[in-house]
Order: sequence, then C-alpha cells, then structure tokens
Amino acid sequence: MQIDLFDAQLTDGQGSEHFSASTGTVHLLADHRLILYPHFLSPRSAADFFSSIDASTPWWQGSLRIAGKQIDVPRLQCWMGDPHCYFAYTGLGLSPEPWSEPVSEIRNLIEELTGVSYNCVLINKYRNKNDSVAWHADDEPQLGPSPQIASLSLGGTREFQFKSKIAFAHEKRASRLMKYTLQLATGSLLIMEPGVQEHWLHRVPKSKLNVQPRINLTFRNIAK
Ligand SMILES: O=C(O)CCC(=O)C(=O)O
Repeated sequence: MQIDLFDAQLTDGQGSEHFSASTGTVHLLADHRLILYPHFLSPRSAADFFSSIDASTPWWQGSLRIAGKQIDVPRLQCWMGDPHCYFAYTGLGLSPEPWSEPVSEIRNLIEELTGVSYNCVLINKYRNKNDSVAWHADDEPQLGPSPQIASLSLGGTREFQFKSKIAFAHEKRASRLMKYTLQLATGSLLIMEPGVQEHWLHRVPKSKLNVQPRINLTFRNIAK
C-alpha cells in the first residue's frame, strides 16, 4: 500500500457568523479520505468556544492499570452525548454527560456542513506539551463497521499522525513509510471518512515545543 496525497478544493466559504471559510482540502491515505477544513471556525469564534467549553465541561482524569500500577492518562477527558450512548473505556461502560450548550452549537455547525448526524462526542483537553494520546483507532464496535468521525480542534496547534494498521503489525522500516502527519490548528475541522478507522491508527504525540492548551472534540454516532 502506498500513501497517495493530493489537494482538492471542495466548497467555497459561505455565510455563518462562525464559519471563517468552509473550504476543505482532501488528503488521501491510500484509498481513504481525510477532509481538512483549516479555517472552519474564525479565530475569534474558536477562542470563544475554547473558553466556554473549558469552563462548562466536567473534566475527568482517566487512569489505566499498567504493569500492576494505576497510571493517569496524559490528558483530561469528557464523554458527552445522547442518553443511550455508552462509551467502552478500558472495560467500563461510561454514561454520557448531557450536551452542553457550546458543544451542541458546534455539533449543529458540523452537521450543517457535512450533512452527517452525530449523537456523541469524546472531548480531550491537552493541558501542555506533555499531554498526548497514544496510537489507536476510533473503531469500537458500537460505532458500527465503518464510522465517520468529525474532529474539531481549539487552542494550541498539535501534530496529528496516522500510521497504517498493517505497517503497525509489521516492522518499523515499513511503518516509517506509512506515516502521515497533519498540523491541527485552532478552528480546524478534520473529517475522517468511512474506511480510515478500519485501516489506520492515529495519535497526538507529546510536543517538543511549548504549546498552548488544546481542546479537541471527536464527534461520533452510536446506533440506538
Ligand atoms: O486530539 C485529537 O486530535 C485526537 C483525539 C482522538 O484521537 C480521539 O478522541 O480519539
């Protein structure tokens, strides 16, 4: 498999008080499409949403048991959504927090742009350069066989990396060729179309640079 990248304009900017420009760029990971809207929210709206989401979200510190020790995950989290949306988290079924007003508003804006419905969202807060999320795919069975995920970023720019699942299972030399990195800046919206979660892992690595705090929201859909 070969990474094949090209840029294509999708739509032109349109009127909404929040949209800066809804022009998207397609990035191909082999046969699977990412669409990046770098200026989905204006810088002002992104800053306002960062503050209101940061203040209104019931942040939660998750932990994992590794080699007999309970270790904090390196970020804060919140699972939000419709009441039926349970989240499988290290063997636990987490109940969702009810939709907050700013998160609900962002969901409406994304649904308006993409024409796809989302009924739950995982919100991550990266407090500093040491916060991160390890390689994984959003491929939990309750998301269905081929989910579309919409990922909105607010605050400091972070690297978002992809790695082929096949390469991950084999040697390091192959995996180097199968990596792809995007910079996710504030106000950007990344759509990971069906197919991406089945074939690719993603992560946000720790940063070498000092970065501003960042909030990321990955909108998903769980069938009733
Ligand atoms: O912070 C990000 O950009 C990605 C978060 C993520 O990978 C997830 O919520 O599954």
